[in-house]
Amino acid sequence: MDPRLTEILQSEGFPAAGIVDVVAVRDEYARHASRYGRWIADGKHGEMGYLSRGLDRRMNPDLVFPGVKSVLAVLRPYSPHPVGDERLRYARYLNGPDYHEVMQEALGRSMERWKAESAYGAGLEYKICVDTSAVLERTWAVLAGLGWIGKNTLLIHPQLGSYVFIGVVFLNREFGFRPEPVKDYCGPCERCLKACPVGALTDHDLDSRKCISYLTLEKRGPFEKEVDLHGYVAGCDLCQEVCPYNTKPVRRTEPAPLSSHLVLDEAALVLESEDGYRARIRGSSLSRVKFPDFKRNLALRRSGASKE
Ligand code: B12
Repeated sequence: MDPRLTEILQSEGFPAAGIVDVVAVRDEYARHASRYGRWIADGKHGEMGYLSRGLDRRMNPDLVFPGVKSVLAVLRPYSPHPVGDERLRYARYLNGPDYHEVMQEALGRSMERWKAESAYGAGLEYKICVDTSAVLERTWAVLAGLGWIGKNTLLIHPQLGSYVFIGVVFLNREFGFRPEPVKDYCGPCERCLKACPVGALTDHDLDSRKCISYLTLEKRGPFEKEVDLHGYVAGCDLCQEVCPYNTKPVRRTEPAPLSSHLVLDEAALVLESEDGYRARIRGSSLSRVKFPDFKRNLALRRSGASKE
């Protein structure tokens, strides 16, 4: 990759990045896309209708950015320290500002700087996607040489682990880059599969309908079956925190301060009004969770029984 782009991206908070020409990975991309198609056909996306609606665009990136020739994928680590405890907890990625916005802005600045500062950037057109378009982000991260897909379905970077966000930028030029694929280092380890208390994970496959992250963040209204959320009120990290590749980042970094939108005081949360909740979560990634669903999660996090 252009060393100037690597420097720019590092200065903007992306320690890992890679570019790959679309034509060089066409067959491999097709294998990933067909897995996606099977996953949707099996209904494993639950009620996330946007995933089935975006099927054609995921199969064909040209529909997302006509004329796409290469793809830049980047990783941005987030704090690997736990937020709360077994009684009441949030997924780690929620601690901090809304990653969609922060990454969009940082990638926008990076691309503009690259255009201005490097011959490679001349005449470049691009589209930034951070969980905002019908894009197979993990697939692009793999094809750009940033890691492998673990048995828990997360992208694992050999040094950074899986507590990372992925950003993708579609580009209108070829660069002749085809990064070395990173070997799958999961080996015989199955800690993540065993750690999932609801049986949502089988080897490299996740059934969202059982997943605590899906149930707390994406599922609207009452649950159909009894469920114990294992203390989680939003998101879930159980399949990540047992991963050996995540212990190094935890040791290397200081705990991050708790964002004001992540209240851990159970009594205060039980009494919280809808207006209070809305004010608290405004502008954060938690705004995905509507008030009645947050209250549902709060009530079910240890109970093991649906109230409906
Ligand atoms: C829908 C979604 C969810 C759903 C479904 C998750 C899932 N496993 O599919 C739910 C709500 C459950 C969810 C939960 C979480 N999510 Co989410 N989610 C997404 C989203 C929007 C789409 C994912 C998707 O398409 N899933 C369908 C499956 C079939 O596709 P896939 O997992 O991407 O797998 C593809 C490839 O990896 C490849 N593949 C997978 N395994 C293998 C094996 C082989 C042999 C081969 C050849 C290919 C291959 O094929 C698949 C199809 O292309 C992405 C953003 C995006 N646009 O990509 C974020 C994203 C995947 N989520 C993210 C995060 C952070 C999470 C959580 C950690 C949040 C939390 N703490 O609660 C959890 C993790 C749960 C888990 N174990 O996956 C990050 C993941 C970063 C990473 N390191 O991988 C993403 C990339 C968002 C981002 N921009 O950073 N998520």
